[in-house]
Amino acid sequence: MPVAALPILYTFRRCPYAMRARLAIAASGVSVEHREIALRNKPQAMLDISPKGTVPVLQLVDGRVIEQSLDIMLWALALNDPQQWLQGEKSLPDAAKALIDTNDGPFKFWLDRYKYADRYPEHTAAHYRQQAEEFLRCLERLLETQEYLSGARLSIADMAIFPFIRQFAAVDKTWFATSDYVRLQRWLDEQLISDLFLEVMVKRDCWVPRRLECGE
Ligand SMILES: N[C@@H](CCC(=O)N[C@@H](CS)C(=O)NCC(=O)O)C(=O)O
Repeated sequence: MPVAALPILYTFRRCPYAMRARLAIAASGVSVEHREIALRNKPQAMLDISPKGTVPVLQLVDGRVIEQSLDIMLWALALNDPQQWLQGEKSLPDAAKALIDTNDGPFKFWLDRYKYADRYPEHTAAHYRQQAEEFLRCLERLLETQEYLSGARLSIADMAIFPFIRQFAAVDKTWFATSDYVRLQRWLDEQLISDLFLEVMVKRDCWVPRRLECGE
């Protein structure tokens, strides 16, 4: 019996952008074919559809390609958003967009320098961490008055951002765990032990393109 074609997601387990895409896909319940890749050896099939060479990339059944993690989230949630991550909207709410832009822009910039401080010897890791902390303070302030980043309910802002805070926390676990960001710690921990996160972090073998043999 022929197998029905599914959208294809090129992904890398530990990439926070790919995590947010996988989270939204899992939450929506939409089926996709997961193709785990190695960043050092990207498959030609992925580069053919998306020469920029970053994950995640989603190839739809009609051939369209979605090349940005946030757009993949929005695609999945537009199909089905049972947990109302978009708060009943069809597009990204402005406040969520502003937070995600800061995450993907300045915060990610300083996070990379903090994580790979040995590659940026102009300053110390502590200096880079201090720069990144501006965003942590902003999130902590939000969580002082509400349960989640967009209010009383989990939303796309939480799910798009927490994989990056996870990465920040992992650079120096003791520092983060003993920092003053107590609400942020709790908020992060809740996601890290969630069934959804465990589901999207399941280990998969690297995808190996199937060679067409003569006669197939
Ligand atoms: N703006 C992109 C960024 C994706 C991105 O930078 N992904 C990283 C992995 S976390 C990547 O693929 N880097 C390419 C490489 O390391 O070769 C998105 O939101 O999808």
